[in-house]
Amino acid sequence: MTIVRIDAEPRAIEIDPARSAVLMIDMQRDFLQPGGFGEALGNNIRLLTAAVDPCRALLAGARRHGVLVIHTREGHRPDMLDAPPAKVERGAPSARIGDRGPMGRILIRGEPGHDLIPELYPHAGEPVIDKPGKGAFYATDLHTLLHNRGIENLIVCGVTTEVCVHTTVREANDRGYRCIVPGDCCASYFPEFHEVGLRMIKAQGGIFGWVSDSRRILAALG
Ligand code: C5J
Repeated sequence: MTIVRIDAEPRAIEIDPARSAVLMIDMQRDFLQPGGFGEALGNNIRLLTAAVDPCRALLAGARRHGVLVIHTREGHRPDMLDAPPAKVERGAPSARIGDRGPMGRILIRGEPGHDLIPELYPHAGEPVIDKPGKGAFYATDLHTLLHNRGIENLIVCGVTTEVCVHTTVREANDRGYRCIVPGDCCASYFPEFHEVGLRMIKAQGGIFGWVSDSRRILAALG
């Protein structure tokens, strides 16, 4: 067992890479690419693409060190029976879940926009979790999969910081996982939400987890 020490806030954390996983949250074309759902809503997608290179570097390091990598995608069945009306009825009236967008039906499984971006595409054998909610544990088998692999620590990356990353970190924290969030591997359409989202995680002695960055995590992995 090789324990590594990651410099982080509010304090450094020691983890066993064999008991750790990188969770790459919703790096989907519809959120990040020109012409996608996010841009159609008037968001500046460049704020999200800033996280792509740090994520790519972190994934490469994690794979080199045998750290489990898991990807998630937010989306729904084509018949939308798993999409609560209370979720669908919100958002811009012209672009709601299931409507036709520039990359197919918005947040519907199997549509081009639902797919992960090529830069961070899963390697063969890496699990991809399809999640109907914002949190990656809700209505998925993620907890079972992590439990069966003996995973205790999660390095949570992806978009957006204050929505799906935050919800997943809170869910994971309540299930007993230590969550480390590399700030440069997450992003939001709202920079202030990103900043405050990270501060909320590490406040009060690390109420939800630890905040670090790709450089410090890669340095710890060696
Ligand atoms: C995610 C969203 N992935 N912002 N979804 O954060 O609706």
